[in-house]
Formats: sequence, C-alpha cells, structure tokens
Amino acid sequence: MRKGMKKNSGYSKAVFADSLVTSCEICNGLCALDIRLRGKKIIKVKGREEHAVSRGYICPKGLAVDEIVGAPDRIRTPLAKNRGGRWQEVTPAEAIKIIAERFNFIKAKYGAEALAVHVGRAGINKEFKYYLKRFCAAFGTPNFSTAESHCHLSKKMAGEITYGGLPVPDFAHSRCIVLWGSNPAASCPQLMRDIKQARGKGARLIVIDPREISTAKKSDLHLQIRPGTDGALALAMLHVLIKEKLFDKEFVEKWTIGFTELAALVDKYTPEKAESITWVPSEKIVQAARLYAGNSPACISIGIALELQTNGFQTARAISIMQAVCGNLDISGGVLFTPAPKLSSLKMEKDEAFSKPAVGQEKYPLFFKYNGNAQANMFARAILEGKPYPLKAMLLAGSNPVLTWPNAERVKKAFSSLDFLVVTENFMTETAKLADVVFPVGTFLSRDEFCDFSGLNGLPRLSLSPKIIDEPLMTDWEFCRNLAVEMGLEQFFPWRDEVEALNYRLEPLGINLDTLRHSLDHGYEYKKTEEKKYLKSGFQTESGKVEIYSKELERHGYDPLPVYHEPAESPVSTPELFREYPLILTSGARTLPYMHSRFHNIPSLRKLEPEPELEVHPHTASNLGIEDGELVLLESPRGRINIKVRITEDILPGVIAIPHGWDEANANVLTDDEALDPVSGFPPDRSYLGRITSWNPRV
Ligand SMILES: Nc1nc2c(c(=O)[nH]1)N[C@H]1C(S)=C(S)[C@@H](COP(=O)(O)OP(=O)(O)OC[C@H]3O[C@@H](n4cnc5c(=O)[nH]c(N)nc54)[C@H](O)[C@@H]3O)O[C@H]1N2
Ligand SMILES: Nc1nc2c(c(=O)[nH]1)N[C@H]1C(S)=C(S)[C@@H](COP(=O)(O)OP(=O)(O)OC[C@H]3O[C@@H](n4cnc5c(=O)[nH]c(N)nc54)[C@H](O)[C@@H]3O)O[C@H]1N2
Ligand code: SF4
Ligand SMILES: [Mo]
Repeated sequence: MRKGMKKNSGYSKAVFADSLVTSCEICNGLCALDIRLRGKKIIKVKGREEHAVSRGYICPKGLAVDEIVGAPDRIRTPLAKNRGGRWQEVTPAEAIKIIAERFNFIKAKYGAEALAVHVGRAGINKEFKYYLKRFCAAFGTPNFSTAESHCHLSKKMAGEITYGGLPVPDFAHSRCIVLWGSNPAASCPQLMRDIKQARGKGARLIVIDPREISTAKKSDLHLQIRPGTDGALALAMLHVLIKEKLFDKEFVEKWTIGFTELAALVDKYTPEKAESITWVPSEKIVQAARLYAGNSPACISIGIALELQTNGFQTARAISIMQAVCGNLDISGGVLFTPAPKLSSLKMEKDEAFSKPAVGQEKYPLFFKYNGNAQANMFARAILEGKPYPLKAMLLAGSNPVLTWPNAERVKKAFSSLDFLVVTENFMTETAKLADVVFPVGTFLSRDEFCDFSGLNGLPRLSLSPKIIDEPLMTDWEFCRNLAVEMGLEQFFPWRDEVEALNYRLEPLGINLDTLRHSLDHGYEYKKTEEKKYLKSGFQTESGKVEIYSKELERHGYDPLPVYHEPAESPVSTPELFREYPLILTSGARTLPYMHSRFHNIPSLRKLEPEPELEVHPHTASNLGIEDGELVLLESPRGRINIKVRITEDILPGVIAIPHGWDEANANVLTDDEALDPVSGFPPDRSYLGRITSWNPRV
C-alpha cells in the first residue's frame, strides 16, 4: 500500500457477555443484533432483546448475515479489465492507481463534470455517501447522485414544500393508521409491532394497495386502487372531508394558506368521479375519509408506491395536506417532525462553485434544491446523447442500476459506452460485469456506522452500529480516502481513519464514538421529544404556515395546488397504446427475503422465495387463457422478459405485479425512463402498461 493508505483495525469494545452487539444495516429497520464469533467466523446471530427499539426483532435477512458475509461468491480481489476485455486480478493499490489515472485523464480531456458518482441504496444513511460527495467536490464534478433519485426524496420534497419537513408516522400511539402504497410487513417488518400495539388498543387500519397484502386482510378497510391514481383518491377524500366538515377548522384557519383554493380544486373530485378514475367504490372512499378524520390522532404512511408514479410528487403533496387539515401534524399518534442530529458538515465551499450545473439541476430545480444532487434517472441519456454535456466516466458505490434503474436496456447501453466505469461491490453483479474496475469492499459488519432512529419512528436518538469483524478488504470510506490521497486530494480528507472521521462528525453534539458505544441499547438522545413545535416557531416555510397553495411551486412553473394527472401510460391517457398493451403493470413491491437486487445468491433467503413470479388475477388469466405456473412473455413498450405466472385472487383484475431486482426476469427492462415525474424526476415504476403473450425462448 502507498503512504496514507490506512486500514482501520480497531474493533468495537461492545462486548456483552460472549456476544458482540451491532445493528443490521440492510434496511432502515436498524435491528440490533447479538452476534457470536468463533475466531473470525460468525457462529450465531440473533435479535437483541435488550434493544429499546428493535426489542429482539430480526428478519430472515438479518438472520442471514453470516451467509451474506461468508458467501462463497463474495469478490475479494480487485479486478481490472485488460485490453482484451478480460478480468485481471490486481492489488488494491494498483486498482486505485488505475482509477486515479483514468479519472484525471477524463478530467483533463473533457472537464471534471464528465465524471459522475452514484451511491445506491446500500449507501443511503451511510457515512460513505457523504465522503464520496466530498470527493466529487474536491475533484470538481457536480455530478454526484444517490438512490434518492428514486427513493424517499419525492415525499420529502412534498413535506418540505408544504410544511418545512418530512414527518414520520407514530404508529404505536395512533388511533387510525393508513398504509398508503406502503407494506411494512415486507419492507420494515419490526414496525408491524407498533401497528399491532395500536390495533390492540382499538386503532383502525386502512390499507390502500392494488394487492390484498397480508395486512390488508386484517384491516378495517382495503381500497384496491388502480395503480398510479392515488392522487385522485386523495383529492376525493379531501372532497369528503371538506364537504362533511370533518377537518380541523381551528388549525386550518390559524395555520394554513390556500384552503379556499384547495376546496375549489377538490370540488369536482366527488367520490363517484374518483371511483371512475381509481376503480375504488365511492362508498369506500367516503368511509375511508370518515374513518381517518373521525379517529384522531391518525397517521398515514406514504409508501414508495406513491413516489414512483408520474404524478407522485403532487400525490404526496395531497396526502401531506390531508394530514395537516385534519390536525395530525406533530402530535403523538399522528406524524412527528423529528430533526436529524446536527453533525459536522462535510460540505465544501466548492460544492457551490462548479463550472457546469449537475445533470438534472436545470430540469428538476426543486429536486436539486432539496437534494443538492444530480438526478440519476437522466444519466443514461446524458451518456448516450452527450446532453447537456458528455459524461464519460462513472463510479457506482452500493448500487446495481442494471437491475434497479428504469429502462435497463438503455442503462446497459449507456454504461457499456462509457470510457471508464468503476464499481465498488461485495458481489459480481450484472452492473459490475460492465465495469472496467471492480473494487471489493467490506460489509457493514466491518465498519462503524451511525444509526439515526429519527427517520424510522421519530425518536430523536442516535446510536452506533459498531464494527465487529475485520475483513481483509477496504471499507467504502477507506476506498474513498485512499483514492483521494492517490489523486493528490488528501488535504480534503484530513482524517486518518474512519474512527477519527466519525468523531469529527459528532463534535457539534459534544460527544464521541465512546459515548455511543456505551449506549448501544438506547442510543444517545440528542433532543427531547416535543409535540406541536410549530406553536413556538411556526412551520419552516416561507409563510411560517402550512402551504396548501405553494408560491414556491408557482414560481417554478408548477401547479401550486396538489393537482391530479393520469399516469403517463394508462387506459385513459394513452388509449391507443392501451389497446396494444391492455394490462396495468406495477413493479417492485418489496418481499421480505430480498433487498432490491440483493441476496438471490443466499441459500436460506432463496429458499423463501425461489423465483420471480408475475401476479395475475384469475379473471385476467382466464381472459388470456393462461394458467398458474405457466411461463409467459411479458412486454412493455420498452422491452420484454420471460416470467412465470402466479394466479392469485389478491390482485386487482386487469392489473399485474412483478417484483424487481431479478436478473432472471429484470422488471426494469420494462420500466420507463422518459415519462419522469415533472417535479422530482422520479420514474413511474409503479404504473405503466404491459401485455402477456407466449413464452419466447429467444428472450
Ligand atoms: N425486504 C425489503 N425491505 C425493504 C426494501 C427491499 O428491497 N426489501 N427496500 C427498502 C426501500 S429502499 C424502500 S424505498 C422501502 C419501500 O417500502 P414500502 O414503501 O413499504 O413499499 P413497497 O413494499 O415496495 O410497496 C408497497 C405496496 O405498494 C403497492 N402498490 C403498487 N403500486 C401501487 C400504486 O400505484 N398505488 C398504491 N397505493 N399502492 C401500490 C404494492 O402492491 C405494495 O404492496 O422498502 C425498504 N425495505
Ligand atoms: N421496478 C422498480 N425498480 C425500482 C424500485 C421499484 O419499486 N420498482 N425501487 C427503487 C428504489 S426505492 C430503490 S432505493 C432502488 C435501489 O436500487 P440500488 O440502489 O441499485 O440498490 P440495490 O439493488 O440494493 O444494490 C445495492 C448493491 O450494493 C452492494 N452493496 C451492499 N453493501 C455494500 C457496501 O457496504 N458497499 C458497497 N460499495 N456496496 C454494497 C450490493 O451487493 C448490491 O449489489 O431501486 C429502485 N428500483
Ligand atoms: S428488518 Fe431485517 S433487514 Fe431490516 S434491519 Fe431488521 S434484520 Fe435487518
Ligand atoms: Mo428505496
């Protein structure tokens, strides 16, 4: 290794009895784990009972960490493609040297902005995301992006623009829970305990989902909606709330602007009109509005399904407004605003001074304002078309775009045409196969990581997921720092190791990693929980109020009210295309064993869900003459895949659902990267058109 290439070999001191304590970093559940080691080998994993939040819960993915870490197909040596396109093993120092040289070459030839760096879901809420962004600033490229290009940010923008922040549902203390395009039983299962606790005390439960998910079967009301039409449903519920005067009049008068304009907008969205749009019976729409408004405090979980629609941002706005006008903001059992802990910023002044705008910055100015990053859904076209300027190299960290970004064929073509692609990974993914250099990194068990509970259940607690194993690999942080050092950018990375960097981050709180190590079960309470903070300081918007009518949206040429538009592809908006593709397709509903494209290679998880299946209602199947278990060809206007059919009563007739993240049947060959949400730039992965024909052995 060259000078400055350090490995952090400090272990966590967090030894409880004979186990090591850490947290699972796979999804945002942050479940605490007790892990027993023999030598370097993990011999037992269990959920840690003593942990204040996860209280012993662990899902099959957490239980499989030993298999994941020890998987025989983990990549452990950096690989570089030689001139003939064949992989060659290189040392970490050689790999970093190649990357540094190529990045510098690209910068000299095309300008720094020709390099884009993307941090995927494995880097969200992880420290290496911030360091890689800093690397971009030091290098001089504005083109840093994250999985927030298709995750979470659309609803965050809706919350920020409407009331200055994104609140989190407080399920445990709620009297009415609405799971709207959200399925925590699969996506964040330990939250189900809070939901059950509330149900035990009589809370009502409404599920809005085209599929009758397990939680819907136990709910008071299930609205089986046509995908992509949630905005119309929200406006119709607001229609009922206003017509029947079920809203919180005092809150509306004191704390909102634009209620009159809202009333005028929703006037035409009668439950009957909404029934024709959403396929939800009008009586159920009325019932849902009454249940929600009549059982305060109530909370709505705005799921990813709402964000991944062409009207996703405005839909999230309409629902955010519904929470406000019913007086459910910042109260126990409603939705809580919990600021994230204030850590030292890693931003550099250079962030503001790039010579070119980031890709997507001009087209999606509000996405850029609230995220500060490039919009990754535009990268593939930018690479292929050289617009707004050429992108020639990429670094992908913790992401597998070939299986997760919209229009995968275009993504593949774009990545293949780059001058230079680097992927940091644990496994040789479909995306890594396209790279020039694949750099293996350690898993989360080999690094210290913060766990912030504010985004999970609104608890202002910061905890630590300590490093508990040493892997003979660099962590992402080490990769980033060593690359910076190799490129002469060491001055921007003055921390010698990750521990020093994390301690720097904690300085504003007046604590250090040891403080967190000593409170692994409870976390460090960085703020007192307080309700209705707006009574003291107003809402963090231009007007200090809830902006039902948003001047900010208006200034940017968007509709200031939460309007509804049909999905870009639908029986209503594109009737001719619908004649060719007569099924409504939704893709990517989470399933418990997998995390997006991850873990299909892990035997205990694969056993739980052996293959991808297309969910089809019996009526749809009999219309098409297809049978359960049959292999069919599934096509959209973008592409086609073969997939096995599973006939189920649980899906709405006329709608079909496909999981994402499978190489065997890549849903994202079908998804659209052109009709992006006009405000957020999110792709409509949850509502587009498809057709089923005969299986084609050549696909
Ligand atoms: N096991 C597991 N957990 C995960 C993940 C994972 O990959 N695997 N990913 C994590 C990430 S990054 C995210 S963003 C979250 C997402 O987690 P959630 O927000 O809970 O979203 P999903 O479970 O993907 O989808 C919820 C439901 O939306 C329904 N749906 C589909 N289309 C529509 C529609 O148009 N309208 C409505 N109302 N419903 C629709 C689906 O049928 C599905 O049941 O999960 C996180 N947790
Ligand atoms: N059709 C459809 N597509 C979707 C969605 C959908 O609902 N439908 N959901 C979208 C959403 S919300 C999201 S968040 C994205 C997620 O999509 P991606 O960001 O691509 O996330 P993953 O598929 O989880 O890929 C993470 C990769 O990181 C690797 N990895 C794991 N840990 C580490 C680590 O510590 N360091 C590094 N360097 N690598 C690591 C894993 O091996 C894996 O290959 O998918 C999106 N795609
Ligand atoms: S729910 Fe599963 S994957 Fe998510 S943090 Fe907990 S154990 Fe890990
Ligand atoms: Mo996500």
